[in-house]
Amino acid sequence: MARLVIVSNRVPSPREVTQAAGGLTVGLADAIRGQPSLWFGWSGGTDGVDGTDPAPGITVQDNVTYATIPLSERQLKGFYQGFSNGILWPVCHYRVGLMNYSRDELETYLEVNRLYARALAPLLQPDDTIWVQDYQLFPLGEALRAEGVNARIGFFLHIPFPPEQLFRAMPGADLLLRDLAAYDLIGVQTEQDAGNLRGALRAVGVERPVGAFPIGIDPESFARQAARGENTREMGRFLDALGGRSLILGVDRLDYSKGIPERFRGFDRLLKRFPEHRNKVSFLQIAPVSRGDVAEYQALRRELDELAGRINGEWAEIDWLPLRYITRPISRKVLASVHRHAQIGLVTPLRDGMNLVAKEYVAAQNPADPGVLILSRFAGAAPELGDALLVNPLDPDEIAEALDQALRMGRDERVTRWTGMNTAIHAATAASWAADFLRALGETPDPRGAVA
Ligand code: GDG
Repeated sequence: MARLVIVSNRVPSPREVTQAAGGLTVGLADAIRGQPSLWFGWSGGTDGVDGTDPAPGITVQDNVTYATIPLSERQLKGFYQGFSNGILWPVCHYRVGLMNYSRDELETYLEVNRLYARALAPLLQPDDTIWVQDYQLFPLGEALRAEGVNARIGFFLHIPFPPEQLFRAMPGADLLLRDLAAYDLIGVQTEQDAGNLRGALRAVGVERPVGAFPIGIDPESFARQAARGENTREMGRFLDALGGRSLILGVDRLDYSKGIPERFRGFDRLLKRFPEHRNKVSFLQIAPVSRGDVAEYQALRRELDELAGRINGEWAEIDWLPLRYITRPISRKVLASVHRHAQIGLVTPLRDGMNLVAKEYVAAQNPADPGVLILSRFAGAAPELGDALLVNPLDPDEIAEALDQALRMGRDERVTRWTGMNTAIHAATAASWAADFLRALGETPDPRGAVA
């Protein structure tokens, strides 16, 4: 039977695959469940040695082989913290000004992609279909072709693809675009990303199929979790602390693409302009720290610490804390039921590939009395979730007005809007995302030429 080979920088443990929680793992776990598979990527270790090709560590569980290799400290720094997260991430999120370009890091990025290709190629079988995930691995397809791999190779980009001029402001951009020619199919999240990428490929003379495959969640399982967590002791304590006030909820990795300071400013404007909500609402922001070793992320954390302190200092009363701000991760079960209890899901990225939190908020609602989603129009999820209150997060007054509208919204309108969004999250799930991409990849012309 033909195998599916998934390549992603981080490889989940077999346990994570069986209990898949996040959208990406859910979708891919579903895809590999049906067939023998190989999952390849970084081991998480930095015991690699420069100039030496490490032998992959192999684990087999059920019908999945997990193969991983370590990197050296230098490789990880240049490839991952450096080029992937310090250069490509800001550029793809339209933030060229935050890019810290260094040629050295570009070279290490290309070097690690070639290292992955050399380690993976000997593990491949002729009938394999290969699916490469995300921005850390743009050049992997080309590096695999250089190793003589002629199987079908697909690529999916989880983050936005910016307009051509913006992407090509990044040194090395044309090189990465030309490398994309090695893929048989390139998937992105939205039609807008697809249009941008086609424009950029055209500019460097590459013609390749590009399609939009919006990723989703497993809505049933998230809804079940949300209902189940309701009666836990932790939720009981939380509801006591809320004291019957309306809950506004934000959940994001602590990342500058997520618009968290903008959201805090919007909440601040709400309390200033609409005094009737003072002491009647409570805003909970869960923002587990991520990429704490990149300077821009440290600066963001300082900014949020200051903003949160100022907002609470200005508005709190002895019996009311307006803003709760947590930088540790919360368990998935508690998270799901907190979503269910929130009258408002506040999701305000400045740019986001998709944003699964918005979809999780919808899935977690009580259908008889659902809350309101306020969503940035710059999230990849916005075209699907048009029944949310869509805002431009750069305008704090717009956020404040949407919050006021949501807090006053009657049940009928909430049910109508939620029903539309709930239909959308069931129409494109994590499982259908993977299945649709793989079907389209299978329909591309066989790169080995026509075999009768
Ligand atoms: C990238 C793209 C795209 C968050 N805090 C906690 C927690 N989470 C979970 C959420 C959600 C996931 O993390 C975040 O997913 P997002 O899609 O919102 O964002 P990224 O991490 O930036 O993901 C994005 C995605 O890839 C998939 O293609 O949608 O645009 O940037 O599932 O619930 N989970 C737990 N505790 C937390 O504190 N347990």
